[in-house]
Amino acid sequence: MKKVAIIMGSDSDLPVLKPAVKMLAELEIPFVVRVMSAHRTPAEAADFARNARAEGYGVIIAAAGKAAHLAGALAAQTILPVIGVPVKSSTLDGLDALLSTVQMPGGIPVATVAIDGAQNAALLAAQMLALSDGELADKLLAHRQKQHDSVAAKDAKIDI
Ligand code: RP5
Repeated sequence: MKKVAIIMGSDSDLPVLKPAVKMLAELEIPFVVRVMSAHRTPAEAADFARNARAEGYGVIIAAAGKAAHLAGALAAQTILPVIGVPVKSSTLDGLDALLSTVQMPGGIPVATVAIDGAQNAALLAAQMLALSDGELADKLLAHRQKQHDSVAAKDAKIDI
């Protein structure tokens, strides 16, 4: 199975990425977690993205806060799908990171999820990999069913 790379701009982003780590582990998708910065370690970030496809990665999740250029900088170096997670780590509550991540120029797409939306980033990565992996598709369908059943159970129990 193709691997997923979770790249974050700083180790201070890790708490926000935990739901993505948990989801990928639950779906038994191989992944790595790395700290690489578009601004502080630009050469390492570019090298990683350039080599990622050859090294067996299928999707890159890139999380950063403030002037969040990481997802775009990685996307510029690869044709792998890059999912951007804007991180709420500034006085602007993540709106700065959201706009920096989502407003890519034409030609270099980044699939941006919500501010701190790490769980959806992992699910979206899994859905991409599931296009060519029936077993993973079945796990995603089971996850949806579980989610459905949990909400339906709450609906049945509501008491006002
Ligand atoms: C961004 O700046 C990082 O992604 C992080 O969200 C934020 C703060 O980084 P640190 O100063 O905590 O390393 O580049």
